[in-house]
Parts: sequence; structure tokens; C-alpha cells
Amino acid sequence: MAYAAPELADLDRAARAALDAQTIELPSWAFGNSGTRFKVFTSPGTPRDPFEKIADAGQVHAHTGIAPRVSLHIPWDLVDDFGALAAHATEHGVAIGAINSNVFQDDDYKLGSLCNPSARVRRKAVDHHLRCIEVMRATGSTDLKIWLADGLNYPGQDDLRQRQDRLAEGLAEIYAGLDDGMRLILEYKFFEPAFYATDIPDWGTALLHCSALGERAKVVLDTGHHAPGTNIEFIVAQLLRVDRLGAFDFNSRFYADDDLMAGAADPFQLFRIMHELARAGALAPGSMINFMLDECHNIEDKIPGQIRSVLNVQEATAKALLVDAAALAAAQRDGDVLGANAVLMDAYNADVRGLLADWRTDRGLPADPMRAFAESGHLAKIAAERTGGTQAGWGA
Ligand code: AOS
Ligand code: ZN
Ligand code: ZN
Repeated sequence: MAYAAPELADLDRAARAALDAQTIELPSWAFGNSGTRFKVFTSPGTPRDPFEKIADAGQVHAHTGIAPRVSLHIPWDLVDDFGALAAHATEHGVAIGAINSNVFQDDDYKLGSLCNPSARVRRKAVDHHLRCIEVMRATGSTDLKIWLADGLNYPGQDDLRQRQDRLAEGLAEIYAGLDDGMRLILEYKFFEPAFYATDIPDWGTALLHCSALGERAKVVLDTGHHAPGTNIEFIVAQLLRVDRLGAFDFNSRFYADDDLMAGAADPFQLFRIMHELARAGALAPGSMINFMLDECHNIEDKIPGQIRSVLNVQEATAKALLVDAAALAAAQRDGDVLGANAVLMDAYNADVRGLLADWRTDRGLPADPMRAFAESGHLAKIAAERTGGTQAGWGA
């Protein structure tokens, strides 16, 4: 039988609604220069301030139609007037998304932030989060995203259990500072920068803290934050069961927390994650899961790198929405191992590029966003315009 690529009409009504409703949030730091400890390569036209980062995010949304928000990192994106930054975002067709609290680049945080043995440092870290909540009020953001670099390098360095108590106490004060309609989303990571013990190393620890805090505390799953071989879709399924999956930080990893483009290293894993979301109805319009990217572009151009990532997530989503749920359920019920696997693989192996090109054309978007952006000459334009000043980078 000849292979026929699926068309938009092959999506049922619910699947079509899910595809139409999907949005992906872009990280402001993806637009700055980034690299490794060996070298940070710069590129002409790189934003020099948060306003220019947001303008670049606007380009990604203009070409893909599904990236209408930008996450900020505070203090990297500190400005005098956050109302003006939000208005600038509106002018560029986007809105401010999650506010990331940065409590890992101040000398005071050498021994941790919310878990630090010093009450003074813990106070400072809580206060920073309360200031981030002020930023949320000024920008209309509803998600406070917390990732802590807290941890230990050596056994005995600090008391593991007391650090959890300090963490719970700090998080509780921050959570109490949220307005109604705001959420606290808590990220975990199994190692780095600490190597012996990380204070929020896994989804279980994040979930325990979120459960203690209340309904508006949810877990953030960063796809790069697991040991090799971890079954991430299992974690997705488990968190969905208890309604505690708040957000994703999508990116790709080969080795550790590589922050490469989502869907580049392991598109099949991205599909499997999307399948778990689809079967739980978590892609439906109104879903409260925030699909964010957390990426850095070390050698590729940033705006097209973000466009590529967004398209990769959308392709994985479209494939997951094509899974024949009835056939899969029947095969599973019948214990048809190969049949069930074949249903899933049929959807994964579908070529959805034509379907998505049609989806974009219907919306007045370019059928091929990568090509349209390349042909727009935008990179040359910003390179010519953005002269002088200091280019933004990861951590600045
Ligand atoms: C760090 O590894 C985490 O992924 C955080 O989400 C962090 O805030 C982000 O990657 C920016 O560096
Ligand atoms: Zn992350
Ligand atoms: Zn990370």
C-alpha cells in the first residue's frame, strides 16, 4: 500500500481544536548570546536589552502563529518600567509569560538560596521572589517559575533534611504572596551546579513541596533534567493523574542539561510526551499546562533556532493527535502487543509537514516559516540596526 501523508481533514474535531489552541512560550534568554565555559560565540544583531529580546520573540510568533508569550528571567531582564515592557510586547504581538526568579548568580547564594543555612540569605531569596511577584503584577504574568541551584557538593556539607524544611518554609511564604489567579511552578533537576545532592532533584520532591503548598503550585518538567534513559512520558502521565503538571521546559539533551533545540535530539521522545498529554485531554483548549521552551542557541542563529524548535513541538503534537485512540485501546485491551505498538508508530511515522503547511496557510501564515524568515532579510536588518551597546547573554 502506498503511503499517503495525512491531511488536516484526517484530524477529528477534538484533535483539530487541540492543534488550533496550542501555544508555546519562548524564553527571553534564548535570544541572547550563549555558549559553554569554553567559548561564547556572538552574532551581529543580538539583542542588547529585554525590549530587543521581545522584538525577536515577536518575529518567531509572526512566522509560526503559535508563540504568543515570552518568559522573563529576573534580574537578567530587569527594566525600570515593566508596564512599558508589557506594552512593548503587545506592540510586537506577544505577551509576557512566566517570570523566572534568578537566585543563583549572587555571591550570597554560594551555599544556596531558600535552603541556605543563613537566615539572612534565605530572607534575601524570599524577598527576591516577592519582587518577582511585583513584576508579574506589572506585566500581567500569571506564572512564577522557580528553579533553584541549591545543593551540596560534599557529604556532610549541610543537613539534607533541614534544607528541605527551610525550602518548605521559604516556598510557603512565596506562595502566600501570590495573588489569586497566579501560580507557583516548581522545576526540578537531578544535578548541577551541585554534584553530590540537589535540593529539588526530582519530580517526587517537587510534587511533595507543591502538594504541601496548595492547588496553585504545580511541577515544571524540563526535558533536559533527567538521568539518561529516564522514561519522561511516565513522569508526565503520573503528574497528569494528580493534576500537578504545570509546565514544560522543552529542549533537547544528548548528555546533560544541553538546552539544545526541542525535538532535535529525540523527536520520538517528544512525540511520546505529546501522546500522554493527548490521551489525558491535556492539549485541549483551556489546558492550564504552559508549554515553554528553555533553550540556548550556542552556534545557530537565535530567531530561526526558536522557529525550528516551535515547529518541532508542533509537529510532535500533530503526530500525537493523529494516534487512532480507539484502535490503540482495542489493541491494548486484546493484549495485541505488536498491534498496539504499530498504532502508535503509524502516527509517529506520519509526515505532518504538509498538514501543518495547510494549517498555516489557512491562517495567513507562511507555509514554510523557516524559509520565510530567511527570505525576510530580518537578520541582516537587525545586524545593521543594532550597533553599539552590549549584547545580551545568558546571565546578563
Ligand atoms: C536550569 O537548569 C533550569 O533549566 C532553569 O529553567 C533556568 O532558569 C533556565 O535554564 C535559564 O538558565
Ligand atoms: Zn529549565
Ligand atoms: Zn536546565
